Amino acid sequence: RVLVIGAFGQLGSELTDELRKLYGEDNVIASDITAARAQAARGPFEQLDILDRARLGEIVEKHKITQIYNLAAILSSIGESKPGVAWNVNMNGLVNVLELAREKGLNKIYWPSSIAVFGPDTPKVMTPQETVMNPSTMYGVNKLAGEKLCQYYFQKFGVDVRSVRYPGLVGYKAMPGGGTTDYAVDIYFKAKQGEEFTCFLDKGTVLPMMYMDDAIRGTIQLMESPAEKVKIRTSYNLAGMSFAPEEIGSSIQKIIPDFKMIYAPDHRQEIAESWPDSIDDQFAQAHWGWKPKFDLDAMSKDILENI
Ligand code: VAH
Repeated sequence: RVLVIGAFGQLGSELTDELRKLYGEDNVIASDITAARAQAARGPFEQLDILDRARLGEIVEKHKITQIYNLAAILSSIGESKPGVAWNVNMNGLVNVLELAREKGLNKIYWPSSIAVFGPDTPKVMTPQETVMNPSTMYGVNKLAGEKLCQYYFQKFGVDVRSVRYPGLVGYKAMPGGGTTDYAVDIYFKAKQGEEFTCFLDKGTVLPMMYMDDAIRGTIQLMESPAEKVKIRTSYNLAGMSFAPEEIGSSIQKIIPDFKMIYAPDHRQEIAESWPDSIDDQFAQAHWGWKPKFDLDAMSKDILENI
């Protein structure tokens, strides 16, 4: 059985649905710190604060969990406003899951890293898998440290933990929470409502991005690959597309011609400028066959047709 921690998040919501299609609804237990939306969540649900290791152990025992997707995180923007909480949730939450996997011999663990592990002095174009990594956000520090922790538990205890460095994820089924790339989700809803969009990043701020459908498919593809193909045990670079805010605006205007946007950069501009423009994901392609399907116009078409 699979446990998804953080199942109500932007990624967790869609991943839980996809895993339930794959393994059957009763075999995927959703958990989140808030029970508020448990009623809305179909299928088995457990309220869980990832910092409560005893409760985590109880849930694993009760449901005979063999795999955990740990998606509980404090993202980049919120992490800068409360760095202590970000460290606690992002690091101690991961340690709880890895320790439990070691003690109970769980089959597989999934933990998401991010392009946030790269910093201002990382090469920005086609950022390599191995390179200078001096993240300038607490979230990026957590993701870099988390990658080393995963590699340690794999090498030292044989815990089969797998990970990808997500770019900004753009989906429409669940809203993002506290990220720096969230503008790329909000813009579609404003455009659809016929409203002008105020972008919190400036023109020309190119970032690596990915449509949620590709991210979910790639995650499951990695988790379903034979262990021997997963040669990188920190976290795989994963690339979809790269664009600046004005490019997503133009893509929307092909469908909604009178859509307008203005730019009002805020504190997230500095975070975005510390991250790469594009990512080299040759090892994900070579080791386990990764290949994105959506480009910007295909993503815009799919989202604007569905919201
Ligand atoms: C964030 N959406 O903005 C996340 C992601 C690359 C960005 O890690 O914090």
